[in-house]
Amino acid sequence: MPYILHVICASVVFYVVLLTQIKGDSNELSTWRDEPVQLVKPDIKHKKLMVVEENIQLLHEIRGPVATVAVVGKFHSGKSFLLNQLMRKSSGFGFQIGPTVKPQTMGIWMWGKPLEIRVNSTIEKLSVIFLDTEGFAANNISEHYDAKIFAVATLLSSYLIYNSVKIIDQSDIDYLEILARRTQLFALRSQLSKSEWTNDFNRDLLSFPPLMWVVQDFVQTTDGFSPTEWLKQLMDTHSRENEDYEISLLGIFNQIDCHTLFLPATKKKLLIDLSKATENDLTEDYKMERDLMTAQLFNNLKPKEKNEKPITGVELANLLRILVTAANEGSLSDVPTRWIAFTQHLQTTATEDCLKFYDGELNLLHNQSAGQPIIPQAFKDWHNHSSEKTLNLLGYLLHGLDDALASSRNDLLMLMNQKFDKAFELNEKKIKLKCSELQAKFILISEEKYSELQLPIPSYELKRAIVITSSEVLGSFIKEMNLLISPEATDTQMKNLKLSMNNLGDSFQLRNNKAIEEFLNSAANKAKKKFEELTNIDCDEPQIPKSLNELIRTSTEHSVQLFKQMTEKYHEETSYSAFQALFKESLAETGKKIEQRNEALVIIKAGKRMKENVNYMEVQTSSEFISLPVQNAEFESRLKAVSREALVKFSQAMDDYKSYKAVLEEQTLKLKKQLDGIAEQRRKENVEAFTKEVSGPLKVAKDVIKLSADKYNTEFSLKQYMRKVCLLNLNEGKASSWPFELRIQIIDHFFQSDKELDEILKSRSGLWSSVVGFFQWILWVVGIAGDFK
Ligand SMILES: Nc1nc2c(ncn2[C@@H]2O[C@H](COP(=O)(O)OP(=O)(O)OP(=O)(O)O)[C@@H](O)[C@H]2O)c(=O)[nH]1
Ligand SMILES: *[C@@H]1O[C@H](CO)[C@@H](O)[C@H](O)[C@H]1NC(C)=O
Ligand SMILES: *[C@@H]1O[C@H](CO)[C@@H](O)[C@H](O)[C@H]1NC(C)=O
Ligand SMILES: *[C@@H]1O[C@H](CO)[C@@H](O)[C@H](O)[C@H]1NC(C)=O
Ligand SMILES: *[C@@H]1O[C@H](CO)[C@@H](O)[C@H](O)[C@H]1NC(C)=O
Ligand SMILES: [Mg+2]
Repeated sequence: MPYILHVICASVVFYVVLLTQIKGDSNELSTWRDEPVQLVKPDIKHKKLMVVEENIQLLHEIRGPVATVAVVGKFHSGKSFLLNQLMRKSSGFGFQIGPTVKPQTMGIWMWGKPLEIRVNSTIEKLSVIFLDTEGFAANNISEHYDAKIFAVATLLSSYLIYNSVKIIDQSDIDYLEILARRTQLFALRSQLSKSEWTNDFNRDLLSFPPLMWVVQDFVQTTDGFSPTEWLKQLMDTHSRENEDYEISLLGIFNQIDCHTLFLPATKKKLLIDLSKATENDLTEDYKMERDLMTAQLFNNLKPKEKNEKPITGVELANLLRILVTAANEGSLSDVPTRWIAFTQHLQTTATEDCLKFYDGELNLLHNQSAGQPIIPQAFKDWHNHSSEKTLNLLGYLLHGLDDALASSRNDLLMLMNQKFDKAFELNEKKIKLKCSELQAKFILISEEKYSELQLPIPSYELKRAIVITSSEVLGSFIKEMNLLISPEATDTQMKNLKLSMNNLGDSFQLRNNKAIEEFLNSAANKAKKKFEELTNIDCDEPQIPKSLNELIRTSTEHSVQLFKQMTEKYHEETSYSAFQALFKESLAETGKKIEQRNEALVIIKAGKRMKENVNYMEVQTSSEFISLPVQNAEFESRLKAVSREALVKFSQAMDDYKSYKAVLEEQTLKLKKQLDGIAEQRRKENVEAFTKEVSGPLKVAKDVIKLSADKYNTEFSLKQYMRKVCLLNLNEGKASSWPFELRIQIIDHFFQSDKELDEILKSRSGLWSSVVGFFQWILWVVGIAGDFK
């Protein structure tokens, strides 16, 4: 029989294992206690678990990899005894074996000194911890409490032994299944509740240890099947409350074995208290089957692992603490115990929990990004990765429940996608905000940069600065943006930024142009001041035009040069030539003003010279030099000579200012007029002098006129008459040799200067007299008339 062969082989292997056990090793610390110690105890109400901290410290002492073997099962089913047998403790040692029907073992216990074995010579020694647990289904003890014990023991162990008595029945399988499912859920939830674990999702904790189902007191046959085959058949054929689910413990535990053990003893006295039984008291069948089982257990024993590395004693202690806390937190308490309700509940809570997990990941991402937008592609990748991770989690959770898994998967995926879409949309908004923030920021940076420039600067320099700054800013912007937004969106954003940058650049160029103009203005003013300084002649004497022109010319040159030097940096500016022209024009204007002032001075000077020469003429023609009367011809030539002399003197005096031709001509004309006036005056005086010479004859003529004046009724006729009388009187004596013209002049002068005659003439004036006189004059002119009355 192959089964028998198998048994024999296993026995051999087992003894090999025993031989390699290490005794008296360095691990042999005084702190080890060769007795059971309690790790976990129930609280007073027997609802919660409490860690016995001082005993847990023992775990810290374990060096190297550690494996844990836990025995669970209904209360009073011989768990403690079985453990003793596994550890090869003879009776009297080991766990308290209860002789009564009351539960003996409370909470979770361990043997105070690990068993050290070397399974493979290649592997370093393995410390094995044995855990005894409180039995299930004791009176008054709630199922939730049982579940806690089971969950903690299962997740802590690297090999789980389920202990049952006599037979495997359906309720045993169902019970274990529910416990296992709850534990699975618990494992997940306790991990989810530990925020520090979310980052480092620990699948080892979710993976269940191999299960060994032990049936004690087994006295039946298994119909030629091995016990494991028999158990698996039972599992496959058992009827379900809900046929929709193909649920099996095989889906939860990755390895299941079954071992049956014959009655350990046959005597009633021993059976009641097996602690009294020695190795020799035990039945041969029992011992054979027990050894076979132990061998298989030790051969398959693997250290408890986390992240594919054996955990240390400290880590095991920590794990125990965490599991106990999580179990007390209620992760188990709200799980229903009925199968249908359980699977439904499992589905909802699994989905909820997974969604929470996804949420946690999302929060973590948001926290890491610290309010900054996330790169869309990275965000999508993250979503893909995180949802895959979350779906994996769901897979663990609903392992074996394929239909539930399929529908929950879809729900979860949809929910996650919804969450992601919302977050993604928000992220897009953040990106937009970031865009405008960055734009504003870069504009500000550029403005600050431009503001640092000391205006004015040459336009090309400013342009260069603008080009450099713009390209820097646009470069940085692209760098920051092109991961966040699509190339097309980047283009639009770039266009906007460019526009803003251009506007900014333009406004600074405008500012600079203004500053340049101001600078040019002030330079022009300075240069003009210099010009004014150079041309400032504080003197009332007019300047000689030639030298004045020269002064203006050199000053202009100097001033223009100065302007050029001062504005050297700005010769390329477009406004420069206009400014230069304006400046030159203004210089020319000032020059003109200077010339005008000089002209005015020339006029003043001419006035002075004029006076001098008028005076000269007056003196030269006064009675001092000419005694009147003088014969006309001589007198006239004298007057002419003096007048010419005065004019020549004036012209000589003003010779330097010949170029003021108009001014001089005008002044000369004026002078001439004055000189002519003087000459006229002198002529009058001459006539007067002559008149005086002939006052006698004229007096006679006057008397004659007075006598017969009444006969003439018009002024014209009277005057004709008066002239005749006077001429008659002057035809004799001194005056007879004088020219006729002179005599006429003397007569006219006499008429004007004599009051009486003047009055007589005036009395003949009047409209009528004038009209008649006019006709008399006409007739006289044509030579018809003789005397007019
Ligand atoms: N017939 C039979 N009796 C057993 C076997 N193992 C233990 N017993 C007896 O069953 C009783 C309970 O044994 P324990 O080992 O204390 O059982 P337990 O499951 O640890 O009990 P609790 O700790 O109280 O849950 C004792 O009186 C044992 O003598 C067995 O294999 N066959
Ligand atoms: C023990 O060693 C053998 C080969 O030497 C190997 O095949 C086997 O897997 C090892 N067992 C364990 C438990 O590592
Ligand atoms: C267990 O139940 C009995 C009655 O069935 C009761 O008297 C006893 O106090 C209960 N024990 C606990 C620990 O609740
Ligand atoms: C984000 O992380 C910091 C530490 O990095 C932490 O102080 C803060 O509470 C976290 N915020 C959120 C919302 O998780
Ligand atoms: C993640 O991406 C891969 C490859 O693109 C795809 O096959 C898979 O369905 C994605 N997963 C999710 C959850 O979207
Ligand atoms: Mg016990």
